[in-house]
Amino acid sequence: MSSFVQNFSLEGKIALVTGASYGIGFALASAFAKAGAKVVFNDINQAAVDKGIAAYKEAGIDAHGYVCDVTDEDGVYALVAQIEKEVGVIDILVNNAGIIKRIPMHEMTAAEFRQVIDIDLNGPFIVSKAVIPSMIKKGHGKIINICSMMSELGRETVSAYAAAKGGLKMLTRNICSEYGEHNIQCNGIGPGYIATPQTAPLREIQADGSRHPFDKFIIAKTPAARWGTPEDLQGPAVFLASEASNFVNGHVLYVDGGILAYIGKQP
Ligand code: NAP
Ligand code: GCO
Repeated sequence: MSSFVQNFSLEGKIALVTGASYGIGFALASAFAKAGAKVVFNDINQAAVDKGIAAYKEAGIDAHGYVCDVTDEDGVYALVAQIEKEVGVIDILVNNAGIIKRIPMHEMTAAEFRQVIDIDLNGPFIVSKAVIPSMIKKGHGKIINICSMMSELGRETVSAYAAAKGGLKMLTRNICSEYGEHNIQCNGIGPGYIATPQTAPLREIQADGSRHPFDKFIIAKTPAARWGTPEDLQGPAVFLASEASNFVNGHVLYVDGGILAYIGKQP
């Protein structure tokens, strides 16, 4: 492998991807493994972790899986200590775990709003602060926060999610600002609309066999005229996790097929 291409390698690195039993997290962790990293992931219950381990094994990946809720501060610190003991110090963290609640704001309870903020924003804060001390000791680290179109745009029914993802963009910039001097790079990936279980309700085939109106809307809003796949995110994630991006910091890389640049196709 040429020394230039070596810059994109993750050989010898340990990557923790949160909420990565399936979906985007699974795709990113799988790409990291293909790039040479040792992969560690967590999910909120043993059944999900076991399912994830089996899926990684089927893909030829020997992943380490742990049960941990990213909102549980003590649990996260215990997870990081266990990973450091059993696998090694984390070089790459992807804050991927997240939920969405699609409820009109005036109908959303404060508890529902808080739950989304807790998982999508407090979670990345907690996991990042748990891994940063060892990254400082090691002299390098990569933190990648999975942001969203909603880090830039709003839409009906996703107030909590947009507030969380907007906050996550600024947390990304602040980790960059506070820890860049320790050779820690913190960037975001802003996926467009990606076909995963999280967006399945937006792509449901209608009773009359037609496509969901939102599905048609996204196709019209995306220059690529398609939904993204988790695999579309793999190259950008490996880049941000690798030494090739050591001077990229505080940036949110939108992998959206061009949605943010496009007014949308005339109906
Ligand atoms: P997904 O299919 O719903 O998967 C989310 C994962 O996070 C699941 O494994 C889930 O585990 C886990 N999780 C949820 N709450 C958790 C917690 N408290 N602690 C630990 N793990 C938790 O979502 P996705 O589409 O892959 O999205 C992954 C990330 O990308 C999310 O942050 C999402 O906001 C973001 N994103 C998605 C899209 C998209 O179009 N799909 C676009 C932009 C950004 P369980 O299933 O066990 O609950
Ligand atoms: C929604 C979608 C989006 C995507 C993603 C777009 O209901 O609008 O779920 O929020 O999940 O975040 O980038």
